[in-house]
Amino acid sequence: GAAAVATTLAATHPAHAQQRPNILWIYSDDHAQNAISAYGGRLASAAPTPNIDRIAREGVLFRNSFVTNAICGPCRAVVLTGLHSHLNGFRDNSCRFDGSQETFPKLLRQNGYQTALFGKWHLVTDPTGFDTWAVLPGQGDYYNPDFITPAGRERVEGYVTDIITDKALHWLHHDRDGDKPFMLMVQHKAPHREWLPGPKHLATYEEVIFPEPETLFDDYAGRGTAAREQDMTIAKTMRPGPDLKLWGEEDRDTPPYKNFFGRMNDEQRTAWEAAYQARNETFRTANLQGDDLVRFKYQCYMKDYLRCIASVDDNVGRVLDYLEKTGLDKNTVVFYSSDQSFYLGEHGWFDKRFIYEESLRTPLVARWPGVIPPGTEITPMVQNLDCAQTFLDIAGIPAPDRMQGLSMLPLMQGAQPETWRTSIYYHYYEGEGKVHNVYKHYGVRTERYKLAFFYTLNEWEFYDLEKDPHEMKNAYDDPDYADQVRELKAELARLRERYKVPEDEA
Ligand code: SGN
Ligand code: CA
Repeated sequence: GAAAVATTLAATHPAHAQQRPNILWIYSDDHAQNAISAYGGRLASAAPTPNIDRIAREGVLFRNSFVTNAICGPCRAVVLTGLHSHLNGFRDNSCRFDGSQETFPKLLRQNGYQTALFGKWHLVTDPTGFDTWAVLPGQGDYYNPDFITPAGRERVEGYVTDIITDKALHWLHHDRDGDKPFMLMVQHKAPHREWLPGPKHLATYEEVIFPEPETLFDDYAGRGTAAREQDMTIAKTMRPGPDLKLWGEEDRDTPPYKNFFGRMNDEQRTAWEAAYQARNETFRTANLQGDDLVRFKYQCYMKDYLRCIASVDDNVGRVLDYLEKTGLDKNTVVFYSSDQSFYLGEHGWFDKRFIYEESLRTPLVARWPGVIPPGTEITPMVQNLDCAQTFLDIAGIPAPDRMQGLSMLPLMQGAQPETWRTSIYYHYYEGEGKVHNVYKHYGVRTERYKLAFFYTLNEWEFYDLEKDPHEMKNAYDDPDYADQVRELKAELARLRERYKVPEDEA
């Protein structure tokens, strides 16, 4: 249990006898695993992330890290509470987080940690459990964003990813209580839609042609209604104006245009217009259609998305440098993760929501000098559900029995626990008729197989991830898989019972 681990750590790592470890949680928004070079993948050499990779190289990379419900607010609520959505109450982005419930920041704070939060929050109610906080209202803005603090609302000049980091570094430098361990959450807005790069990276990747995913022109023939009827394709859903900054004169009076450029100062605006002029020219003169248009949109999307990530990575580097310069690195566990992963053209899509691999996964790397052996790679399946218990375990605080995850700390220390989960449970609730029109579904994934039930459609899907890693052919009705389907249905029922899913919850 937690106490035993804490004792072991204190014995093997003398610093902990004096002070419990600090916890630094850097959490971005919609950062695809496929856009972190440490994970490999097709973008790794074209758009490297050296600072995030540094965490993995000096620490651990979770190869199979998943979420429970691939949408923003719900993921954040799961991280805070260690409870699935049906128990923490935050099922979709229209919910309000009940800040009176037990969360890991509260428990750390009650147990002598100084706690702080900067950046995206997106849980509607004010943060609870933090000594200091400054959060973006809702999604927040990329340029000259407003922040909400206990003292009210303030506008801060600059680029959001830099500002969130500035706030965190300022807090570490001036407001940290040296007599207490700290838990600091640095939560970036980037690289969320509409992917506005910062001033330093407006021209980054300008000449790069990014490799396309194999499934960019997926026609969904092998899947069900949900895959066909979603509204998240690069071809149809992605808007040339607001999403790709392909502005015509006629766009200049539309709300998104006013929204972005209305916030920029003259200098930011001038730099922006100059950087996007060539893209606009090409688009206007080329008159692209069909697949060529999709290819062009994909390249624009990748450039902007990866530019946003370049700023995130730079700012991860600033934080790591500060920790090293001050010696804080030695007793600080640094995590980097994202609320969920994201489609980068796979299946022709952007956005998330589906139980399919690209959005079910999320990046997770961590560094803890002297405790995590450098270059560790972990393959057992972990979930964002495990974060709260992991943080409590690191701090030597027993986790409430009610929490539903597992501490990842033994894995991080290189242990091979005899028992670990062999399946994960997933439930996406936002549903049809809402933004991106992804039908509600729940399901189970094991190391090899995945079963999903789109219950408002009464449609099942089953995939053999070994034979069909891109999930192109629903094998639910394939007689060769009858045994596996039956076994996964039983496993799904077991998981719903174990996680106390109410009977009437679809
Ligand atoms: C906005 C975006 C969507 C996105 C949701 C949820 N549209 O509505 O593309 O799926 O947020 O994102 S936008 O035109 O406003 O960019 S989440 O990360 O907050 O869950
Ligand atoms: Ca998100």
